Amino acid sequence: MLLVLLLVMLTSCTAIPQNLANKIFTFPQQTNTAHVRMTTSGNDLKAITVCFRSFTDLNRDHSLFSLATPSADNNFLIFKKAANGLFDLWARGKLNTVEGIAYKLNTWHSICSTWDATSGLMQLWVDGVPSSRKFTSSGSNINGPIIIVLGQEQDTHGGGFDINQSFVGMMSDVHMWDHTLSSCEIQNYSNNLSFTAGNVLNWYAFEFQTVGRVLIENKQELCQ
Ligand SMILES: *[C@@H]1O[C@H](CO)[C@@H](O)[C@H](O)[C@H]1NC(C)=O
Ligand SMILES: *[C@@H]1O[C@H](CO)[C@@H](O)[C@H](O)[C@H]1NC(C)=O
Ligand SMILES: *[C@@H]1O[C@H](CO)[C@@H](O)[C@H](O)[C@H]1NC(C)=O
Ligand SMILES: [Ca+2]
Repeated sequence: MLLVLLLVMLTSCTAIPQNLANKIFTFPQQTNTAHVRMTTSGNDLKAITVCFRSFTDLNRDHSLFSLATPSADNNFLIFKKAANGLFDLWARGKLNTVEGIAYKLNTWHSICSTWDATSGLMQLWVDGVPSSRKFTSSGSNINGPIIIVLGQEQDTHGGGFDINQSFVGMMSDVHMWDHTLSSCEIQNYSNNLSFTAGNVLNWYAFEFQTVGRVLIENKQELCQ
């Protein structure tokens, strides 16, 4: 009996890939717990591209994409600062500040970021518009068991959340690749044209767990 219960519990915890086409995650309130959590099969990345769409009215600091390993909680982090147009990008625990980004509240934005260990350069793309390519960290890969969190910012591997850095709003179309995408591919993603789905995270076969109040809803389409 106990064994059966245990098996049921284990099964319900196992992430089964879901096709989230035309779905969104809704993070409806500020907490230090609610989040979406993903792990990856590969744990040694010499380059990264992450793309997603998000919508928020937050005018305080908040995390958009938090990737941690046991050795570095900010191993790859996209963080929106309170100030208008200001983003913090982190790779391998090193900070890179991006200023002057055209970014409106209460609007869907397509956000992508790339980094590679060879050049160490990091770049942000918002709605297909690139930021200045800046040196962040080179030489070593993002290495170790990876935990990715949406909705909260990790200060430890899988935890250490701060309510004042939580995300409130909607997110969709999350993809991650183990290489840098070309500018053309990023623009295609941003314009909803054809692109190759992520090979690390794929919105059309998304393995994840939700913790706390995070809803999976249909995209709200505009009437013609
Ligand atoms: C979050 O911010 C509020 C308002 O500034 C502050 O009162 C509170 O102490 C902060 N909470 C934490 C956990 O930092
Ligand atoms: C971008 O989209 C266009 C139109 O769908 C397609 O022809 C082109 O191959 C795409 N480019 C890339 C790099 O995916
Ligand atoms: C984006 O493309 C997908 C797949 O081609 C389609 O289902 C969706 O309706 C498009 N969204 C918008 C906003 O055009
Ligand atoms: Ca952190």
